[in-house]
Amino acid sequence: MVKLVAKCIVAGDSAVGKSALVQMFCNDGAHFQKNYTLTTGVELLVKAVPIPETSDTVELFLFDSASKELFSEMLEKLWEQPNAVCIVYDVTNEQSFGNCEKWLEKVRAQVSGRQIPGVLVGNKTDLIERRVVEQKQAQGWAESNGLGYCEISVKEMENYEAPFNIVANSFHQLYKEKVEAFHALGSGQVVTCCR
Ligand SMILES: Nc1nc2c(ncn2[C@@H]2O[C@H](COP(=O)(O)OP(=O)(O)O)[C@@H](O)[C@H]2O)c(=O)[nH]1
Ligand SMILES: [Mg+2]
Repeated sequence: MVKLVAKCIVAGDSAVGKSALVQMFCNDGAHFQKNYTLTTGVELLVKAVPIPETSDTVELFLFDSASKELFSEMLEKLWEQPNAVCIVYDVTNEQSFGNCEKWLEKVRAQVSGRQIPGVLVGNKTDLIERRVVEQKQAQGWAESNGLGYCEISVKEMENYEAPFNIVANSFHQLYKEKVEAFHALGSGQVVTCCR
């Protein structure tokens, strides 16, 4: 049994539903905030995600921040050394999808351009008639950037657990690969030498 801890940044334009998603996920669907309240700073929510077919868990430290604070020094600091990312856009807002590139760049800058496990999330699928971003387009972008993809409606409580399950599973997968690589090193010819 392994217990992993991962710092996961929740990024995306303002009003796409980041706080609603994080709150609902962490409160097991307990509430959906109907009124719009702009997050003033950064909220940290923690939740352990069990990994299927193992007895392992990944404890996610979710950093939910208000986008308007993005360029503040404080936020830069809070975003340091992330282990995973969740980028949210609104399927009824083309610009919020277009900006995902910028959000991903910001996150990657924190890990010196390395790949980071993560997911792209299209929210507000309940607003069927107002939808402007096609699934194919968004999924294609996510895949070409090494991200998982899912569509959700926090309002309808649809699929709201999927984003963080995807994040936890890819983080766990990465951990397993690292352990295997480490073992491969140990069984090879690598000898550590101490005087
Ligand atoms: N129709 C609809 N509205 C949503 C959904 N998720 C969030 N909202 C609304 O979108 C607005 C912004 O949500 P919020 O979580 O504050 O967005 P944030 O700025 O990204 O944290 C709020 O009025 C929410 O009630 C959804 O799935 N469907
Ligand atoms: Mg918010």
